[in-house]
Amino acid sequence: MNVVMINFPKIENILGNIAVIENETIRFEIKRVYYLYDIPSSSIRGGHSHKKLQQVLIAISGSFDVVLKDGKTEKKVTLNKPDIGLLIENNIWRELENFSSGAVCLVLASEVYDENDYLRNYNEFLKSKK
Ligand code: T46
Repeated sequence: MNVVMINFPKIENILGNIAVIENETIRFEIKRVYYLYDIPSSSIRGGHSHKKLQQVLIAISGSFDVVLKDGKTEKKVTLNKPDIGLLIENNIWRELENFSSGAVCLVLASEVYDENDYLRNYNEFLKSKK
């Protein structure tokens, strides 16, 4: 599985840094932005794939792990920098775990929310990959 990490351009300053995300920086037009916060460290989020949706995940604060599965291989990525994004393309199963205290996961999404776009059953996901 090819894991795509995106380094956002940043403006570093002794008074504090700025990271900039523009539509050009990522592969799709952003239609939705949401974020996960106040996450208990024992939480496991995700546990689904998307038929069409692509997303970029960013650890805006703190850290967490993302487990990616394509039906054949599995990779674990730790996100812990606010200037690095993880692109998750469609048809990839994801699980988010090991959240640090104060972790915030910002998500840039290629589509508006649509529950019909989700596959929340792992066996159905595996069947869809055949
Ligand atoms: C993903 C990970 C990183 C909405 O109504 N609108 C929204 O935009 C979202 C994201 C969710 N919801 C509702 C749907 C559920 O009733 O909020 C509830 C919790 O959603 P879900 O169980 O999908 O949450 P996570 O954290 O497991 O997954 C979310 C995204 O759904 C998913 O695409 O990759 O964050």
